[in-house]
Amino acid sequence: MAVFEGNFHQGSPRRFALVIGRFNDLITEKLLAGCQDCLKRHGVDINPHGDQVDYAWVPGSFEIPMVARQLALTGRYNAIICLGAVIKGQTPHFDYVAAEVSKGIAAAGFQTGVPIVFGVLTTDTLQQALERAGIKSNLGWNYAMSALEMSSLMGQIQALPSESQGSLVGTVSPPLPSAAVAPAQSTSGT
Ligand code: INI
Repeated sequence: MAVFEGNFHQGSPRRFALVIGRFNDLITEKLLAGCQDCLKRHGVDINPHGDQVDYAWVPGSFEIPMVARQLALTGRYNAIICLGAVIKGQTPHFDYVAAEVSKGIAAAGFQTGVPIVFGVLTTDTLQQALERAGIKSNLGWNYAMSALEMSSLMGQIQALPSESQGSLVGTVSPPLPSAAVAPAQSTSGT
């Protein structure tokens, strides 16, 4: 039998996508900086014009899951990191946005088999968010570590002989791009 454990160094260059919410960008830009710092110091080329990291900006956390899922379905990425900040004090939107983004990111990971890191802060106050985005620590760094670890771990598991993979859809690698590009079925004439 075996023990599977992700590592943090790249045997071969891996590709990552970062999905970042513009809402509360005072926070999300700091999370992004922490995330980039960690990736860079682990040998990842973070240049948006390079081969390893793509960036997608979305209006707010609510939109993150849709874009993360679509990126995962391309089969291009070893892991996707979602960065957002949902702050309770600001609006009653909080509960809806926080619930949808967390469920949506989990669903996108299950559906595609691509590790999708939940890097969305949900805090009561702006002060708490700032503390997690650089004042005390920067969780952006931790989210990047999770992406490095999970991309390694999933790579090991996906490399197993197929008899060990069972028939679980979520373990298929790469994810089926046809699901992303299949045109909507026409109902005319039926
Ligand atoms: N988006 C966030 O990322 N954080 C929030 O705190 C937030 N609040 O509180 O409203 C928020 N709302 C915007 C939402 O994510 C969507 O972009 C918007 O509803 C359009 O769909």
